[in-house]
Amino acid sequence: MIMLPIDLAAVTAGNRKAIARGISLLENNQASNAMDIHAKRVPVIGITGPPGAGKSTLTDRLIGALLDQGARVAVLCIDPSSPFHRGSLLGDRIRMSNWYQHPDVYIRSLASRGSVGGLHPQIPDITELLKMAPFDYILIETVGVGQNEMAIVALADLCLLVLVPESGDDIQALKSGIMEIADIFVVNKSDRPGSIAFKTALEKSIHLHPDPLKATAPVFNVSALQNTGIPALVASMQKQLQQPLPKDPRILAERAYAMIARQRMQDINLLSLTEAIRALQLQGDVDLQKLVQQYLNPSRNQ
Ligand SMILES: Nc1nc2c(ncn2[C@@H]2O[C@H](COP(=O)(O)OP(=O)(O)O)[C@@H](O)[C@H]2O)c(=O)[nH]1
Ligand SMILES: [Mg+2]
Repeated sequence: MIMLPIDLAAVTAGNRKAIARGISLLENNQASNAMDIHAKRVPVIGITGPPGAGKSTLTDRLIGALLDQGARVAVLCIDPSSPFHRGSLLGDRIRMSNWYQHPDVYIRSLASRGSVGGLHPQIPDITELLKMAPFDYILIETVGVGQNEMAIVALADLCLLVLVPESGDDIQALKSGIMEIADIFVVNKSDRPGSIAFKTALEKSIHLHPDPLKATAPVFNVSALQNTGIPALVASMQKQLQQPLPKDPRILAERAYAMIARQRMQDINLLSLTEAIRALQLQGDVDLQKLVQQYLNPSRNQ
């Protein structure tokens, strides 16, 4: 496998080609200098929720609102479907077509292939790379199904959970698990009937939360389609980013775990392991225990 360096100086300068190429190298485990990515602090906003809730449409509106403030915005769209099923990626591309050519916006779709935790395993590195570039916000859209949520809270400074008025039956389910991750609840498609009642029911359920930190998460009615309710949502996002509420220790533990994993696993990936095993096979001696020990104790390598 050919390892190639990311042009980090060009990424820092905001060169879009360098950013795109850097992400591709990270995505394919081909970056020889992933360890040299040292990011500055840039707020990362996770946008999660069930398929079809309007996450992409909302993301499009958030980009618009942030651009209006003069901000530069990077967006990662993570699609959990198979990389061979391009439909939804194409859909996101079409829905966000407003901004694909905008000089202050960078949008990249990634398939979340081959990951155990639900997110593409290189997403933390890719996010760090984007933090080197001159963006003021990084938005990450992921479909909220099972494990994805924990992976996204580990990365994001702020998490939006996007629901629709029809999610009424899900409130019960929300209590177990997904509610923990939301800093802000967004009731999208509020152009539809029942949206106010749903917000009220959701708030009631949030206020009952035993953890006082979670019992105050705000709920916003918006219509991404009609572009209503967005300014209040953005104001709340920015307020929370500036004065973050104390976070659930379990969420901070997820984040610390991801940071440690990123450091520890930096030179280890399936492609390089495959290469190493191929070389051992050519020598006719595949001793996995020995190989693993070499990775765990690099000093023992001869
Ligand atoms: N009525 C209505 N439809 C919406 C709204 N936001 C998104 N949609 C529609 O819902 C569908 C799914 O939207 P999309 O943004 O792709 O959802 P995602 O899968 O969560 O990213 C699309 O047909 C959108 O046009 C909204 O506020 N109101
Ligand atoms: Mg989408």
